[in-house]
Amino acid sequence: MKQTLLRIREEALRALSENGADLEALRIRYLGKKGELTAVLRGMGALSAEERPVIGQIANEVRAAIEEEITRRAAELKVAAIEARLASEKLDVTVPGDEVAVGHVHPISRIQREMEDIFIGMGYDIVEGPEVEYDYYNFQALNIPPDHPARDTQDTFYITDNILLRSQTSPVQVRTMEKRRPPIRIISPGRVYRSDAVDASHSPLFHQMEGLVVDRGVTMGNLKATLEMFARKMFGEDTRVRFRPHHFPFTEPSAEVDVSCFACGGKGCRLCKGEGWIEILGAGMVHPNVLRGCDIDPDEYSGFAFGMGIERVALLKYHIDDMRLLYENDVRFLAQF
Ligand code: 2U9
Repeated sequence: MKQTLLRIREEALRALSENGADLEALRIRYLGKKGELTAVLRGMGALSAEERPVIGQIANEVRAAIEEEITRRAAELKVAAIEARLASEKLDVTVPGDEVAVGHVHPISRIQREMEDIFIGMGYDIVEGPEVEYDYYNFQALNIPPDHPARDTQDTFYITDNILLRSQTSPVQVRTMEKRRPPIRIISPGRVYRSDAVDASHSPLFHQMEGLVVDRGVTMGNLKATLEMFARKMFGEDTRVRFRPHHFPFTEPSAEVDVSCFACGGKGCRLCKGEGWIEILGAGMVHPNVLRGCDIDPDEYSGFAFGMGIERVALLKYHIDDMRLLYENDVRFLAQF
């Protein structure tokens, strides 16, 4: 029996050191309930009282030796597995990376966001609306009579007799006045369409930002202060604003608004064509007919409105002399902004 135990020890230790990858299988084979060592121990009942403790001790020593070897081997395999993983997952952090081409915001969108941020800072909401509109919202509700030149099919893209591509974002303001009650303080940026031939300063699709404020006691003074604040934030703190009388059907009184040239400070240069001033906006007090059409009583409420072309501001700020460059999507051009 002693010989059998020593043989089991020898065999188990050899198996563990030679091919001991599946340690659990080996443990079951030698030490498990149906294992070889257990089988020997079961036969101990047949031993004499003197032999039993001697063999018992040897059996315990053999079990301890095999268990110790299994533990040692397990630790060894664990280290080997970690080393193998480290070797296979080795990264060379000095290898140059692949260059990822990252796009960036289009200059028109950048200017639009800059404008939006300024008005958001003054408490305005941004409102958007449909680009395909009813004649009513684009013209009639804005006090533009049926025979007005702006309605000419040469200027406006008509889809049917009373459906068109909006030629300004004003319909958004009309829709807002129908839905909300004053105080209203909104800007409406977006695409507008006019049947213009393409040249350096015209495009059949361009972007506008219009603004509308309606409340009790809104004055032309509020309009001036608002546009002065906007101009200073958009074109620089030294910028001055000038109102020239004008006519729009939807505002009364109306004005065209110039800012002092931000390139020369007003002395006259190429950008302002020697004028010292640059026209940027149209504006005025909302016509009483327009308020009335939206069920807002002009005796109780007044409002101001303004509108500007986003491309025009982008061209001026970035010193671009041809609007077509903004639409050609040549990344060599666009990447400069
Ligand atoms: C409502 C009432 C009035 C919006 C206004 C202008 C003046 C204006 C032009 C600037 C350059 C259009 O892009 S452009 O060609 N816009 O001059 N727009 S007042 O007036 C409104 C709008 C909505 C209900």
